[in-house]
Amino acid sequence: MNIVERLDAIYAIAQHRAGYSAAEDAAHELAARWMREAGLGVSRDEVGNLFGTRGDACVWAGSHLDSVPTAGRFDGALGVVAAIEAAGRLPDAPLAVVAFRAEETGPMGSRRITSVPDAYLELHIEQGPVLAGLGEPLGVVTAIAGQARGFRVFEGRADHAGTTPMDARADALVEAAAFILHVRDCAREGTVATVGAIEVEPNATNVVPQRVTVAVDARSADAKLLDALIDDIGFEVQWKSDPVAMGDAFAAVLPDAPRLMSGAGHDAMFVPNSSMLFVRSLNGGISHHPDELSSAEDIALGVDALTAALDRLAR
Ligand code: HGY
Ligand code: MN
Ligand code: MN
Repeated sequence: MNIVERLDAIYAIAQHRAGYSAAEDAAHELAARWMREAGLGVSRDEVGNLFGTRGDACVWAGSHLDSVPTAGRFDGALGVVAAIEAAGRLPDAPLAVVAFRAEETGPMGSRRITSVPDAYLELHIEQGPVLAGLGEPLGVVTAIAGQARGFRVFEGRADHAGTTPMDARADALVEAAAFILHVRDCAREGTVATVGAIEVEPNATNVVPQRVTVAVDARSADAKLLDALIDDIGFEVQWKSDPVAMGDAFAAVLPDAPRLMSGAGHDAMFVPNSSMLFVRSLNGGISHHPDELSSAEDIALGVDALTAALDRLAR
């Protein structure tokens, strides 16, 4: 199977492969089979991260196999199948291919990595329009934006939607609606802020909402701007990662490729000695959407660069 066929096989399991779901398990099983076919020894750590290892591996390459509900074929999976392909091209190199668990829910698997490899290389679809705008197939990632995720809860009082006078209501959803607009208005130059999920209780058409939980995702490439954004919005932070500078493992094999920051988070935020390589996104850079796309030609160039970087480091 070639890389595109492998991506199709993973996507055929399920579009939405939630962290630690049966669908993610199935994707890990498929990747484990391909790792064995590439001559790698398969193992899992205590949180279910999947490793395909050869020799005394101090250099890792990989990404994640979980996906968001509206996922395309490439986010995460491209990095894992590219790493397996690269490992197959370097039959004598000591290295490890890794598929981290549950990256989308706030990197659960990579956050638990305790060992420190010499280098971790992650190839990922750009998920944005920059490389296409430059007419470039590949880009070297300089840093990953900081991000904070958390919640704000609004308490109201359940009441009858037909009999309760409007001025006598404690409607949690009306308060939450104002907060959602506030989140949008807090984002300024150099920051983004999103409410992507909301939970309404009791979530019944004819009951005034008694409680609403609003999920917040706030990001910036600048640590100070991120802290100011969190303060401006006002929410309970569940987890936060400051901006993380990336290493130069790809710079050596791609001296002329553009350098760019990643607004998306990645497992590389949490793995020591990380370097990242982006493959151009087409379709305007759309991602977390079925129209997410990289071309087979650009992917082939990305795998060549990943193989060259691994070859340099793993010897
Ligand atoms: O949310 C992100 O940036 C990534 O897709 N997990
Ligand atoms: Mn990803
Ligand atoms: Mn993603």
